Amino acid sequence: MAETPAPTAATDYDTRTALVVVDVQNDFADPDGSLFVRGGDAVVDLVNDEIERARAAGAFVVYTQDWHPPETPHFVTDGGTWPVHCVRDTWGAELHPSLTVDGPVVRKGTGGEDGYSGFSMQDPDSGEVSPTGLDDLLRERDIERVVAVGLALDVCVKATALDAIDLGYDTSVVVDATAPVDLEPGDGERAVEAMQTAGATIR
Ligand code: VGL
Repeated sequence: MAETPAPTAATDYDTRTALVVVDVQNDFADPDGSLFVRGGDAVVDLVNDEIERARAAGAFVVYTQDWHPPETPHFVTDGGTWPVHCVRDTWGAELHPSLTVDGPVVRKGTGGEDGYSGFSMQDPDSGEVSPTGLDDLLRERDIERVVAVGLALDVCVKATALDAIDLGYDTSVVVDATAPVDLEPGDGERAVEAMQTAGATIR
């Protein structure tokens, strides 16, 4: 039987790898944000380190941004799950000011959809799934591997990683550069298990 190589501490980047920086936005990463993820502020520096490593190796860096209309069934105020967050053109929707932005930004949830994954959005009424354009950006660059970091581990990072696996990318998640919402205690750990079971490498 072939031996499984020991995981390396740092993620290996190259020109066929994309670092997908998920939703590092004020509403998630700033303690004053409306859906602040505990530890989200501490994650920004670790994400920046990852961006630096990726850029140094010539990897593609791309960002996702939750970008909702003021009213959407995604929000608790309109019958959904979440407090109002990342409303387009507001402070909460802006990328965190300390984040190194060095690549394109893909917006999701723009038409009132649930936009958990960076790759796809789902109409909350019809269930219809539509692409965000991220997959096209990666295909144009012949990307084969995806590394996911950002917020939140158990919501948008998880959805992004699972979609990346489904789309055929060799997918890994740098867990230290993420933080969970933990709507239910243990959601973060369960997300890691789910991503691992689906085939993601957890760093
Ligand atoms: C997210 C909850 C609701 C996230 C987005 O970016 O993880 N979480 N919408």
